[in-house]
Formats: sequence, C-alpha cells, structure tokens
Amino acid sequence: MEVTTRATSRRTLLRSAAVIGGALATHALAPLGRALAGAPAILKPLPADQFVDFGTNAEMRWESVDPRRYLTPQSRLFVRNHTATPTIDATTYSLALYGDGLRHPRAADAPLRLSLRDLKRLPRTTIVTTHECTGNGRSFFATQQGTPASGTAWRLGAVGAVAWEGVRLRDVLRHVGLDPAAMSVQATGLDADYVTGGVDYGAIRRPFPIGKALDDALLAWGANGEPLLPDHGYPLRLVLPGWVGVASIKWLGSLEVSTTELTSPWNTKWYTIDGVPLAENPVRSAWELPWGAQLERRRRIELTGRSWSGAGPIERVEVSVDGGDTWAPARVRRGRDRGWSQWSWTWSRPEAGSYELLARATDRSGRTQPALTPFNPNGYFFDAVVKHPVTVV
Ligand SMILES: Nc1nc2c(c(=O)[nH]1)N[C@H]1C(S)=C(S)[C@@H](COP(=O)(O)O)O[C@H]1N2
Ligand SMILES: [Mo]
Repeated sequence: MEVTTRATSRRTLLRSAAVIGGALATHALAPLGRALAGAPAILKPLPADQFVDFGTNAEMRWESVDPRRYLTPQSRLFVRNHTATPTIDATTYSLALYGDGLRHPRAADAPLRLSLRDLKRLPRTTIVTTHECTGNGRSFFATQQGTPASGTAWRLGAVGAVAWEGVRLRDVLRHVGLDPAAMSVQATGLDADYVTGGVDYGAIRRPFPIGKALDDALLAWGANGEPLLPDHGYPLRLVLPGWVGVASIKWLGSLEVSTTELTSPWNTKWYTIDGVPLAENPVRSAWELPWGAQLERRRRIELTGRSWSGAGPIERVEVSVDGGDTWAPARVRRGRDRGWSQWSWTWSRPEAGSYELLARATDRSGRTQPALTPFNPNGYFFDAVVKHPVTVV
C-alpha cells in the first residue's frame, strides 16, 4: 500500500514536470479511427499489412518481415502496453534510484536522480537481443492444443531483434555505489497505473535479482541507431537480455535496490508458472510467410524463417512437411549477440495440396522445441512446434 501511494505521488510529481501536452499531439497524429475511439494506446502507425492491431497491443506480421534484414525496425516492432504510451519530455526526465541496497541508502521520496546526460557520460554499449513477450504464441494453446488461455491471442509476432544502445546497469550501480548485501532490483515505469477487474495494481513494475543487474542488464536510450520511439520506452527503458519481455520496463522511472527480496504482482500474480517467476525465454521458431500462405508449385520453393532462444545462439533447425514423421535440416545463419538466427530451406518438388510446415529449433544449451507445451492458464511460454498451414497450388 505504502509503496503504491509513494510511487503514485512520485509519479504524479514527475508527470507534471516531464509529461507534456501528449493528448493534443496524440490526437493530431493518430489515424482517424483510433483517435475517434479515444486517445490511442499506441502512437506509431500500425499499417494492416504489417501489424495485427489488438488495441493496446500490436503484433508484427511475419509475412511482412524482410528476409534480407536482420534487425527489426522500431516502426515494425510489436507493442505490448498494459495501459497507454505516455509522452515524456527527455529534457526534464531523470531516473530515480533509491533503496537500502545503495551504498548510501535513499528513501523512495528522496531518491538520487540521474539525467539522460548523466547516464550518457558513462561507458556506452550496444547489444542485440531477441525482444519477446512472454505470451508470444499464446493463441496456439487454443488452436493447436484445444485449451484456450486468457490474454492477447498472439500468433508468433510478439518478437523482434533489436540493437539496443545504452549503459550497462552494472556501470550505473558502480557509479552510484552498491551495498555488497544488495539482493534485488525493482524497475518501475512512468506509464499510468494498471487497473484491471476493478483493482488498481499501481505502476507497472517488476523485480529481478542483483545477479542479472550486474551481468548483462542495460539501460537503453537507443534502438537500431535511433532514439527509442515513444511506444518502445522513450526516453529510457530497461533491457534484460534473453528474459521475458515484461522484465524490460519501458519509460523507466525508478530503480529500487534492496537488500531484501522485492516482489510485485508482475512476478507473483502474473508472469509466473506454478508460482515460479518466469525469467529466461524458451526456444521458438517462425516462418516468414502469411498464415495460410498460397505457394506456387515449382521445382524448388525457397522458404525462410527465424529461430531464437533466451539462452542464446541456435544450434540447429529442422523442418518437416509430413507432420513430424521426417525432418530435414535447414541452413542456419548464426545470429548476432543474443539475437535470433535466420534460416532457409528449399522445398523440392512439392505436390499440389494442403500442408503444415513445421520448424523445430535447438539452442546451444540443448533445449529443443517440444511437440506439446504444458498448459498454463495465462498462456505463457508456448514453445511447441507450430503447425503453419500452407497450400501449394
Ligand atoms: N512501463 C511498462 N513497461 C513495460 C510494459 C508496460 O506495459 N509498461 N509492458 C511489458 C511487456 S509485457 C512487454 S512484452 C514489453 C514490450 O515491449 P515493446 O512494447 O517495446 O515491444 O515491455 C514490457 N515493459
Ligand atoms: Mo509481455
């Protein structure tokens, strides 16, 4: 309770300082349909040939992915908003740091503040990650396994590969000074409180262990050589490479560093399976094809796709067109840093007819995509081999 109240007043303060006349600008820029329906949750355009628009969320269409391009442009990247994209003024923005895990402990209402300028004076890093929502693939719990799960009905487009530019969290924590007993870090966003089922859960926030903070966590202000788009966290977001998307808090308002274990509904109520907070993403694969694609019958059909894993590089990808009775190796091109791997496969002399294309990846740690994903009510971590329908005509 206390935390929520404090968080709210802190955020209200910040908002009056940093959030500019977003509503007006938003209405002027948004497509007419969405503007009429009220202020849009997502500010960037969502062309129907590139996105499936779920309102506060939007999924990338795999058939719109350019096979020659490794990174996902921000304009094409999926969006997952619990509420709506806020408009934040980078010139008055600052990141608040507090908690008893700092060498000089700070209270939430008297935090240390670092401006973007302060952060940009520290060593800069760029890291490519596969950025993905925990619920990616959720719709297949219903359509492929007959057990619908609640939540956005993503196919496989809640994912992208992004080169994030920023400063390592460990360098920031070293800079401000860390208590050796620090154990847990909680990141909180500056977007509106999340209200669902009549309950206000407060600001969107999620804790993570100090080990991840000191390993590869990044505070990012750039993506693919450009400033973050508002929808993707401008002016600053957290990136936890390889971890569930929800851990990468956008519009980062504060970091609490604690010597005790922190929790939030986002790691106790949601984004858990059997009570265990989800961390590293599983292995998944997608074809760069429309759902139900019509392929022209030829001697050789060149097909492409991508596979990825939270654990890092993909070791191999196998393909089946006979329901998994026989598998053939795809040609895999190794990914960058922690990013996905592109692959291609030549389909020789297919007969006309209906098929399901299967792609199954294995990562460096030996994890392979199963035929079935055990059901969980919120539909997280669907990593089973997806049966992609196509017709050869
Ligand atoms: N502040 C804030 N951070 C957030 C969210 C949010 O709604 N608010 N959504 C999370 C979830 S569930 C995902 S999958 C990713 C999505 O990031 P993107 O919209 O930039 O693709 O952001 C995460 N960080
Ligand atoms: Mo997510």
